[in-house]
Parts: sequence; C-alpha cells; structure tokens
Amino acid sequence: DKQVAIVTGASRGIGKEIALQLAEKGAYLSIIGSSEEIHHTKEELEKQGYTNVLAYTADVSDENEVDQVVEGTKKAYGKVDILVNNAGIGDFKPIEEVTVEEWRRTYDINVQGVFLATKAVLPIMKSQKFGTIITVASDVSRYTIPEGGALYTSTKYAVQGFMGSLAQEVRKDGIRAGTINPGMVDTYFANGTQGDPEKSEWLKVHDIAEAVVYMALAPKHMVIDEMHLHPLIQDYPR
Ligand code: NJP
Repeated sequence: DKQVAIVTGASRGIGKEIALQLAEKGAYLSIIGSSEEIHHTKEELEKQGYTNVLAYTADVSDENEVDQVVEGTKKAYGKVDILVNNAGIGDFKPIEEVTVEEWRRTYDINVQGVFLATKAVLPIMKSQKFGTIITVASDVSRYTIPEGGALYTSTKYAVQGFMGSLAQEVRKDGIRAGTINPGMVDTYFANGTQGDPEKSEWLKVHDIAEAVVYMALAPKHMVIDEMHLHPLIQDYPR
C-alpha cells in the first residue's frame, strides 16, 4: 500500500532530504515551503523519477494555507499516513536584542506551525485509525544554549511538550507521534550555508532524514517517542 506523506520545510536542508528519502521508499508526497524554492525541490524529485509530488508554497503559520495543503493532499491521494513537521527557523542573539516581532515569528513558525499542520491532519488520521506525526524539534530540548539561544530553545521545548502530550492523546486512535531531535546539522539553518567546510564534522541532512524515515515507516505496533542525534564533537551536560 502506498504511503502518503506531507513534509513541511522541504525547499532545502533537512526537509528536502526527508522528501527525497520518503520518495525513494515509494511514498506519495506533498511538500511545503514558504518560498518558490519548493518548486525546485519538486523538479529535482521529478528528474529522479519521483512524479507523485505535490508542491505548495505555503506558510506553516497560516491556518488557511496549511488547511489547503492538507485538503489538496487528501483529494489527490485519498489519505494522509505521515506528517513531518520539519519547517523551522532560528536566530541566535542575546535576549535583550530580540524584538517582539522576531519572538512572535519564531513561535509562529516553530510552534504554531506544528500545531496547525497537526490539527489539520488529525481528522483524516483518526478516520483511518492510523497515522504517524513526526516533528523535527531539537537536541536543545534537553539542554540550554548559554549564548543567544533562549528564544530558539524555548520554542523547541514547547514542541517537545506538545508532541509528548499529543502522543498520549491520539494513541487510542492508532496514531503515533514523536520527535526527532538533531544537534548541529550542516544546512542553511540560522543563515548558514550547506556544505561549508567548517561544518565537516556536523551531522548531514541524510543522517536526520534516515532517522525520520525509520520512525515514519516503523512497524505499526511500534512507537518511537523521540530520537536524539548529535555529532560526536558536540555534547552538552544533560
Ligand atoms: O534549516 P534550513 P534545517 N513555512 O534553513 C522552511 C531543525 N534543527 O533544514 O520557506 C514553510 O536549511 C524553508 O523553506 P522556505 C530546525 O529548527 C536544525 O536545518 O521555502 N516552510 C526550508 O525548507 C528546523 O525545524 C538544526 O525557505 C518554512 C526549511 O524550512 C529543522 O531542523 C539543529 C517556513 C528550513 O531549512 C529543519 O531545519 C536543530 C514557513 N514559514 C534543529 N519557514 C541544524 N541545522 O543545526 C521556513 O537543533 N521554512
């Protein structure tokens, strides 16, 4: 049976690789990014022979746009088996330099975005009596970042709590919910450049995507609550 997956933040970085690896496993995809770049991801997937891909320019913090993606996916493929809440942003600076707008925008994307996509897929997953919801949170949900990390860290603690409680709420409906918690990954995150030689020892996008695929396609009787993955060179007191 084909698996239908929605992946948010698939324009680049981790989400793009998750989309590719799910496509390699035969999944039908809906991919979301806030920029036009999402259509390039679709083109790249098509070039590799993966043609069951719907691409949406949508902001995960916008309820109507998220609802349209989920409705469009259900209409095209008839179901939704997997939701990967991957879209996220981070900006690191001392808290007194963070504006209220930056605070709100980070919460809108990192926290409200997870809430909205989850809320939109739940009725479909409940009617199927099956579904897997995975949120790419962060390894920082276990520790603190001493310099400039208060805003970002707080959003990832929030989604960790959200997903933990959600998992218990939806278990009776046959739905699994869990988090993938990466440490430093070589992507465009926080104004970075993917492939930067200085990040040679960081995790790579395929490391995280493999963990997501493992969780998403795990046997139905098994629940993986959370996975924490970080580079050997990175560790913090836990
Ligand atoms: O970052 P990046 P990652 N609506 O910047 C999309 C977490 N994480 O892959 O909007 C919809 O390369 C954006 O697409 P576009 C992190 O918190 C990372 O590293 O079109 N999509 C792009 O595809 C995040 O949750 C590290 O530009 C939106 C993607 O999000 C996840 O990993 C460490 C959007 C971001 O790609 C993926 O981040 C960690 C919106 N409003 C956690 N805004 C790390 N890299 O070190 C952005 O602990 N996107």
